[in-house]
Amino acid sequence: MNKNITLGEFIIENQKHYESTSGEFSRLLSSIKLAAKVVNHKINKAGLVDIIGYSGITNIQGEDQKKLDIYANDIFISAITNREVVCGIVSEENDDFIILNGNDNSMSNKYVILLDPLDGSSNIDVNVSVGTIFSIYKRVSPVGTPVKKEDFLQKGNKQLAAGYIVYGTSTMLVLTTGNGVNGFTLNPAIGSFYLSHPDIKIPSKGNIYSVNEGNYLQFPQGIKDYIKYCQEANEDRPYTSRYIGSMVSDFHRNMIKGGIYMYPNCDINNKGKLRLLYECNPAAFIAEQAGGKATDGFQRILDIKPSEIHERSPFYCGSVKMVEKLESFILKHNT
Ligand code: AHM
Ligand code: MG
Repeated sequence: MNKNITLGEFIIENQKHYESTSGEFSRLLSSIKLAAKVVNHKINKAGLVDIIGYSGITNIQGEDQKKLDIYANDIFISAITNREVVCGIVSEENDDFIILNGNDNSMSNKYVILLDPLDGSSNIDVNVSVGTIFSIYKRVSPVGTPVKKEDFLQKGNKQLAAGYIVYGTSTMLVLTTGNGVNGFTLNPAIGSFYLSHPDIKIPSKGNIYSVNEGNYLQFPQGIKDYIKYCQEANEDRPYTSRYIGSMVSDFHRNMIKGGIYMYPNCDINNKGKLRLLYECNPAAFIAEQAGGKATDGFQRILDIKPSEIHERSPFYCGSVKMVEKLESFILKHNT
């Protein structure tokens, strides 16, 4: 694969692999690319302009929204809405799904997008990397009618595309359209994403485990035992613990180096913290496309039938051998 190509060129080159040849899907990817660049520009100025800190608003999930949460949400929603490329949007920052039926074009669009516009936003004020993560589906309700809740409540295995942007030491957009995973790095001088990580594969085994160990005492016993296994000195262990607290960034590191990311259910979050539709599902699709694995401890993330747009799920994801080992510990306590 030619590494000098831009994301825009890659989208055009690969258009023939996308389900639709109308260009709608390509325009949707292109609107995400534009929003990512605008958000990146703003994040890079955090500290210089008044965008750090809380907005004073709480979202439906009881979380205090940061100013940049709201900014990133507005940018992604307007970039996607202005290009009239989807019929509906779910965002972590909006209570309900957004119906785009302002004109006939939106209702005749085939796709829906679900996203967390700024993941790990508690890291913004301290200059630590954050991300965006998204998932794209074909609607199940008839084209030409207003989008419905069931268009969003599809199993993850129906995703057409998923991706994330990590705003880190460099800004990267990582994308799958169900045909492998490719990573593009933003050249800020030119303002274009270039293919820098073609055909990403997660190493089948790594030596990094990522979990918020502050919650350790509340974890299910199988997870506690697995963490102790990671810490034991034996063969290639102890593993290294790395936790940024921004799932996109932790997941990205593990994609490149090999590792496991865990957000278990615990006493305070009995279904875990991460949202199934726009955090777990896209990460799971990308992980599987890169040769990795994702589970809620009992079943494949992509096979879970969602019932609510903001529902949460325990999430274990990364190198296939590490996830399988974790599953064996969970099974011991549930037979
Ligand atoms: P957010 O989407 O509101 O930023 O919350 C999700 C984030 C994940 O990125 C991260 O892995 C997790 O919350 C960190 O939570 P905790 O502080 O409980 O470890
Ligand atoms: Mg998030």
